[in-house]
Amino acid sequence: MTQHATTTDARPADWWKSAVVYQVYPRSFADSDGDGIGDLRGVIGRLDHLAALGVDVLWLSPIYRSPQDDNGYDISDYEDVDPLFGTLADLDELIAGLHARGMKLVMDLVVNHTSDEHPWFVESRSGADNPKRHWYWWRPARPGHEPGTPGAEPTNWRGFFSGPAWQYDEATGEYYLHLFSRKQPDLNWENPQVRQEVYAMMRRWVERGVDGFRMDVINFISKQLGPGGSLPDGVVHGAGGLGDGTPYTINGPRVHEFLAEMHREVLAGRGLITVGETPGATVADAIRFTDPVPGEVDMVFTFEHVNLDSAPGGSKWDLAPLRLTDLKANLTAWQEGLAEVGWNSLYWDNHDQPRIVSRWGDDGAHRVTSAKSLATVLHLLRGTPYVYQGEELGMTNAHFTDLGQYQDIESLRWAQEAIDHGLALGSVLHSLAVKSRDNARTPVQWDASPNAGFTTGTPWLAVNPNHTEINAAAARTDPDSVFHHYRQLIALRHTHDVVVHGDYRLLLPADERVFAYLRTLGPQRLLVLANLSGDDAVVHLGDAGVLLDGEVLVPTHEGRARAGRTLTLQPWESFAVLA
Ligand code: TEU
Repeated sequence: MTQHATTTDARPADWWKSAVVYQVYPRSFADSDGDGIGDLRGVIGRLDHLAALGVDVLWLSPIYRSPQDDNGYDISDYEDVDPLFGTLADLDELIAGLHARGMKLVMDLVVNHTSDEHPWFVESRSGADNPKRHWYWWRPARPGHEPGTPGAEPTNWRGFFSGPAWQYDEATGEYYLHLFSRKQPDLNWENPQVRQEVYAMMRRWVERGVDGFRMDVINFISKQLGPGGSLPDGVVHGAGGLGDGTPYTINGPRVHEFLAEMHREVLAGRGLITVGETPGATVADAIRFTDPVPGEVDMVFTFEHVNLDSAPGGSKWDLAPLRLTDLKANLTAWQEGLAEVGWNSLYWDNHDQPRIVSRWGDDGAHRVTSAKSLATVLHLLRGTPYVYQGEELGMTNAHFTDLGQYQDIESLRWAQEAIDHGLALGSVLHSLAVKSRDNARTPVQWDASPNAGFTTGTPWLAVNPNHTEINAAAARTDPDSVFHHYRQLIALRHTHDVVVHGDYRLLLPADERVFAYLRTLGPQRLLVLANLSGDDAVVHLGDAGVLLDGEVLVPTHEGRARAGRTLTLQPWESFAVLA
């Protein structure tokens, strides 16, 4: 087998199909120096936890130099580590520590935008004639409007963090585009110099030993330009007068061209793993992104399933109950849609999403079984599973009750806007408690000691008081813990080809309580049955019922009420059967 500069093992090129990825959000993972903020040495100190879980890859959220306006997703130097997190030497040690344990490192790649403190942007904003001016999106005020006054923005687009997506810059009297915070100006990917700089930077990381990239909002890099480079207004929904720019900023006309170019220039033939974060991508888009010919990325993160508990047409803050039949239909559409071409990524949680056990499980009386059953349903699908730090412990939402407890820029900016528009504080707090990104960002609960073993200082975001019960030390010693359930699910992927490659068929599509499916690979069959409700569920399996005589795996409960092909599942009960 050909050996590439960056791989020393003999795994096949698509090794990531049988891999499980673990995401570390470094700020909240483990603090080695007592400043209350997690760091690289904290990660190095906990690698045995990842090895015990059995994951193959660590995806590290951004550790680059950053003013930390969006916790590192605003990067001012792509090639250095922020002193908050450590040094390049620490990162090298992390890479070595992972490789020594047979694990790989995926870096976050945030190249839709930089920080406004990145030298490229500092130059760009220094004058309209600066050679880097066209590395970003600069536009004059709307004709007939006084620059810098309300409504004078070049388009009416709303930014993802509330307010307009344009910032007025007095130095030159023009505006720059920022789809996220005003400290995250969008790079202009139309400019070939920008693309070449990004590819060169990525190659340097590969040479340093990183094994892949998670690409932040990578389907936002191409914008839909009108005649003469114009950018059109979006449709206005609701109060505030701002419009929806996403038809012009998501999945733009050149996105596949740019990603195929990046693949050719940086990624092809190196045995890496790549995953694109793609809000708004459909199954059809995902097929194109992940088709190995010509090759763009190995897989993408869909947002469709995590949008199912928002009201249609509203924002993530407009809460709606999840219908299990919608979730099953959606995950099934992705399983079936990417069955022939492309590949799925599988996730419940990440640093932007609330905790799954609080969201679609029951973080009270059924915390352990509901966390396990949700994990079973996800991990036995076809695709590459992603585990977000603490998910393997069944960590819950923060349950904050006061605005002052939140730190997240998206949450705080939306709350302010909502209050300004007259939404009652109680409603604002309720939406935040359900959906805020800070739910995922409370420190990892390592043990029952004060501050959960996360830090000896004052944590940047409050530790959840439930750490006295929910923590890694307790979970590691309890054979019935959520941790050991995840460990077993990960091991199943490594031992059974049917988990990796088997065909998928949904059973009982209309059942509002039970998620059941069948995986098939040649003679191997795997039946997955999960009651995702707090009620008993009677299941008539029909022909698939014969499989119940096979080997039971990852059961949440002992014993089983069964009569032939019919059985009764207890609240949140799940198991798989290999036949
Ligand atoms: O998130 C992209 C994105 O769409 C966000 O709007 C996110 O999904 C949203 O907050 C959920 O409501 C990525 C990163 O994952 C996120 O942490 C960054 O803030 C964002 O890009 C900008 O880099």
